[in-house]
Amino acid sequence: MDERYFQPEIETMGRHDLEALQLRRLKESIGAALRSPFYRTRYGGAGITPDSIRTLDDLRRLPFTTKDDLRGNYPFGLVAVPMDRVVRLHSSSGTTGNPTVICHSRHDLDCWANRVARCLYMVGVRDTDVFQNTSGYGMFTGGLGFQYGAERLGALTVPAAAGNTVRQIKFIRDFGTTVIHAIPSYVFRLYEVMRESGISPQTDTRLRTLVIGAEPHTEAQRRKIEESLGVKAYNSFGMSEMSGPGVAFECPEQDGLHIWEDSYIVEIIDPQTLEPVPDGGIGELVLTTLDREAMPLIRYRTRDLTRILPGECPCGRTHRRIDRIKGRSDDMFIVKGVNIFPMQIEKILMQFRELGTDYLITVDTVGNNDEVMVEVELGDLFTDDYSQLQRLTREITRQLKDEILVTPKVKLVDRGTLPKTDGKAIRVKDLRNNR
Ligand code: DLL
Repeated sequence: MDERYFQPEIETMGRHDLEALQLRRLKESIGAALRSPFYRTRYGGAGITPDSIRTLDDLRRLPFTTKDDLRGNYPFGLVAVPMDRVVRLHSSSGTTGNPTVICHSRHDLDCWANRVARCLYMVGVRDTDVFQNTSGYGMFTGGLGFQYGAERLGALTVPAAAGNTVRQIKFIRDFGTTVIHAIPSYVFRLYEVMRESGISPQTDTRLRTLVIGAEPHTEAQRRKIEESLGVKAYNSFGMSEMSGPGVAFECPEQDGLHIWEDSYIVEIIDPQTLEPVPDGGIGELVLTTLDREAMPLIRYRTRDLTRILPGECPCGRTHRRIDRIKGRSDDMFIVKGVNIFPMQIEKILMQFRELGTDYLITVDTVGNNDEVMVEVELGDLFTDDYSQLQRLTREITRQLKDEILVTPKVKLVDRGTLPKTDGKAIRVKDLRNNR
């Protein structure tokens, strides 16, 4: 068995040594960043050099990098190596304006694949496994990111790509798939089609492990996935700007995601004041890359809201854990002075067995008032009994009001009718700005 992907000398490294490694790599990253036109301009005038960073705290003096910086310097303004060293780019699907582009050298792709292999190894994936990837294989990093990581580990990889659920299930059965990577909302679709076809995931497949990520989901959703498929499901976090999947991943304890601190420096800031949030408090995740050469990013504002979990993980890994993503700072909306996060609404919806997993929150001005509408898809236990549906709608409305302090309009809709991009559900539409 190939043990290279468990690296105790790094994964269980003492904090003191880990921070010394981070400081060394941070200086290298700043040195590399200065070779890009963007950071040369931004840092040059301010006298920022690798030597001006003496401690990890010095990082806090540097300005943040944002998605707008990436868009404004599209496509190659942040590239820090000669273009002949760039071997691949990934680009995000922006809805307006320039997309964001991330460039990778061979070294960067190598580090990325090792990180994903490390994550998979941590949850028990081995070279004897059959790993089926249901992510799209294009610009979306869930495709190639997991492909190279699982291959590196030596698993038999099945690049099934997105869609065609009947074919996915045939592959699962014919190839003896033991591990699936999928976005959480797709897992429910997979299960539904299995049930409709009379296939039991427990007895008719060899499925054992699921890797779920790329979109927010609740603990309740994870439990539902584990129970219905009879598997363990591990939360996987990443983003294109930080290469893709493999940034943070749950260990077998399933209590928070270890964020790989030999590759990233983690900060949690208050998105309004931009000041650090004390350990344990929720705020915006800010990341600095430590081993990327083609396009290092320093203090990148991810917009994702989470917190550092206090305490040590019983698994023995010393890299700190982040909590599951609570939402995005730019997804938060304010209605009648109340801050509302989609995850608060999701938490309530997930408690109803009659509901599926997809919902859409629309905020609009009606007359002089802001109104919140929550459309939610019906799930397995669908009923067409009108009075039952009415009772259900009333109960959902009541519970949502208790949670968000605003009375929403709730609409139950048919399965598969709500919009999606790249397979990921759209959660919030704020029409108030479009007027
Ligand atoms: O979603 C990379 C990825 C692929 C991660 C496959 C995990 C698995 P982007 O398309 O750039 O990259 O989207 C990144 O998705 O900033 C989060 O808002 C959200 N996200 C990613 N993972 C999780 C997760 C990929 N586990 C954005 N939980 C991020 C909640 C997640 N949100």
